[in-house]
Parts: sequence; C-alpha cells; structure tokens
Amino acid sequence: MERFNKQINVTKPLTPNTLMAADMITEVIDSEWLTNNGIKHQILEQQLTDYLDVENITLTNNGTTALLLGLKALGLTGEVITTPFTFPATVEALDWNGLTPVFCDVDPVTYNLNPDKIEELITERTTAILPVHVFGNPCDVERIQEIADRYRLKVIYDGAHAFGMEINGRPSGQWGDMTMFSFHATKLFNTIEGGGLAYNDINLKRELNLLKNFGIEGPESVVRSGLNAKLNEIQAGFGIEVLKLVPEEREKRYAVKKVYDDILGSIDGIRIVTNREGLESSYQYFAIEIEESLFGCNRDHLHELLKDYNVFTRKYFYPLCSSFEWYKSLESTKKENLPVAHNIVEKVLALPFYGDLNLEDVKYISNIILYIHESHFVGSVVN
Ligand code: T4K
Repeated sequence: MERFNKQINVTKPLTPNTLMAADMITEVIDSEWLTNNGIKHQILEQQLTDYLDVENITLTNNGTTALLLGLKALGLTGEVITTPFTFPATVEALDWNGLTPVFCDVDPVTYNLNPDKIEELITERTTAILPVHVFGNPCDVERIQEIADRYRLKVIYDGAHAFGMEINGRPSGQWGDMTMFSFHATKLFNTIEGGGLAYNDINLKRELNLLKNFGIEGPESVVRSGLNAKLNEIQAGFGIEVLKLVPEEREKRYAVKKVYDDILGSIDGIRIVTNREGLESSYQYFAIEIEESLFGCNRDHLHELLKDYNVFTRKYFYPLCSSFEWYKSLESTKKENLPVAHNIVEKVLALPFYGDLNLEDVKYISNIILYIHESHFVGSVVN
C-alpha cells in the first residue's frame, strides 16, 4: 500500500475562519483592553457556562493552572487518590500543591480509576479523589461520589478530555466538587492555550478569581498567595469563534469514528477503547488496544510501521505517571499494585482523529492497519 503524501497527525486544531479571526484581533487591539477580565473573557465565560450547562465556570490560561488553582481552592492537604494512566499535568498539579499522589489501578475497559480499588487506599491523610475521564471515557461518577461522601473526601475531576460530554444524563462538569477542562489547541474546543474550572458552589468563584490574579483583592490589598492564570482577550475571542464550530466538529468526528469502527472493529487483536456502544464519550480521541498474539505485532511495532505510511499515532499515556523517577519511594507506585495500568499502557494507541480528516483517508488508515495485521499472518514482509 502507498504512503500518504502528507503527514497525518493524531490531531489537528479546530480553527476559526482567518478573516473572522483577523477582525476579532483588530477589535481587541482597538479596544486597548488586552487581558485582565476583559469583555471577551466575560462573554466566553458565560457562553461556556451555558454550553456546558454548569453553574459556574472560571477561565484560566491553561488546564494545568486550572487544576493547580482548583486543588488549592478546595484547601486540600495530605494525600489525593488518582490514576497513573494520565497526562503528566494531572499529577504535576498535585506536586505543585504539596499533595502526595496515591496511585490507584484502572478499569481494563474504560482505563479510568477503578472504584473497587479506591477504598483500600484511603488513609487518615486522604483528602480527595482526582479521577480523570481519560480519552473522554466517562468515569464511574456515581460510585466515586458514593465513596467520597462516605469518607468525606472532595472529588475534583480532570476533565481535560471531557468537553461537552454527558454522564448518566448529566453534563460532565456537574459531577464532583469541581471539573477541570483543558482548552489546549489539541482539544475538541480550544482557545490555543486555555482552561477552566466548572463547579456548583458559587462561593468558590471569589476564591478562584483571587487565586488566578496573584491574590489581589484591590489596588492596595493582596489577600492570597496566587498565580497569574488569566486568559487574555485574543485567546478568549478565538474561543468565542471556535465554540460556534464545535457542534459541526462533533458530527464530523462521529463520521470518522464510524469508519474506524466498521473496519477496525472486526480485526482480531484490536479492541476499540473510546466511543464504544453504551460508553458514549466526548469524541476527543479515538484509541485502540492491541493484543499482540491475535493482531500479529505489538503496539510499538504498529506505531513504527504506521510512520512508514506517514501516519503519526501517539502512545498516550506512556509512560505511566507512577513510573516517574521522583515517585519511586511511594508504595502505591509498585508495579504489583497497578497490574491493569501496566498492562494497558503497553497496548494502547491513539489514532488520527479530527473532523477535517477526510473519510477516504480514515478508510485508508484503517486498511493499512488491516494490511499490517494480515501480513503478519500470511508471513509477507511489511517493512
Ligand atoms: N490533564 C490531561 C488528562 C491532559 O491530557 C492534559 C493535556 C492536561 C491535564 C493539561 O491541560 P493543558 O495545561 O495542556 O491545557 C498535548 C497537549 O499539549 C496537552 O494539552 C494534552 N493534554 C496532551 C494529551 O496532548 P503533546 O505533548 O502530545 O502535544 P504535541 O505538541 O505533541 O501535539 C500533539 C499533536 O497535535 C501532534 O501530532 C501535532 C498536533 N498539533 C499540535 C499543536 C500544538 C497540531 O496539529 N497543531 C498544534 O498547534 O501534548
């Protein structure tokens, strides 16, 4: 099979029409108000509150600062139970708050925190649970909440991949005490860099607004040790334009997923991890799991072979966060405590997934994977 004549990446940012973007930038420059809770920031905050159907949103300059501030605003101390299968930012936000991560194994189907494993990790020092809706697969929110209520723990979701997703009939941002969203360029909805926190308790609004603006209450009053985590006007304006495109983008991604499902769903040794029937996710990623004995080669080999066709997949989220050098002394990082996470992290592959991906190209990528599978069994040379 021939290689693509252009590089196909795992994702491509959703961007506004360039003329619209130029008009927006001109408007911001002419307004002479470039950041610090400007008008576009206020409009986007309200639009996202409505779109995500949540009580409150606080915007930030990226998802990581949102999580940093969220953990701080909740006043957490000691240990926080979280997942090893996530992007480094999740646990880095704990570190920067002086909190100790306690790694809990994941569910083999959703790859999310396994609620059956949480309780045994709770100690006197535990103050919260930090689950991640990884790849936009919804966590078992009801069971997590039930455990949190029983032990009086806070729940703060890393919803970096969970934009616009519903869980058990409720918007993702309504679950737990808080949900962090990432609006990075690679996300379904983006402000180039950006993020936000959704929460039900209005009292947190003042706290978060202080924390994201150096703790400044007024011209002569600083009442918290805060950060600069403000979203500027050009990025907020960019977000206002991108938000208009999100419904169509989701439809296009649905069509891409259907093509992948049809072809990859019947290949031995491939399990589709995201957007499965009965497990509606956010259409942020399309991930598959490779079982070497049935597929014919392992995930790493497939990842390499696809590069020869100009298809650049990603081994999200390899390595596990529990494997980071600086956590070595923690009991919860031991391999025997995280058998499922250690197994899946060797098998998962995120495939190119974005609305602009031509359906013929999706078919072709799927057929390359089918060809690689078949070649390994008939013994022909693939590379
Ligand atoms: N929690 C979770 C679970 C997360 O996944 C993330 C971020 C966070 C927290 C933190 O949120 P933020 O602070 O980032 O808001 C990317 C993103 O930078 C990161 O936001 C994201 N998760 C992560 C999963 O993906 P990399 O290191 O994979 O990015 P990079 O530069 O390799 O780009 C990925 C692909 O996107 C490439 O194939 C090229 C393409 N791309 C990228 C950019 C930036 C484009 O086509 N255009 C672009 O402008 O981390």
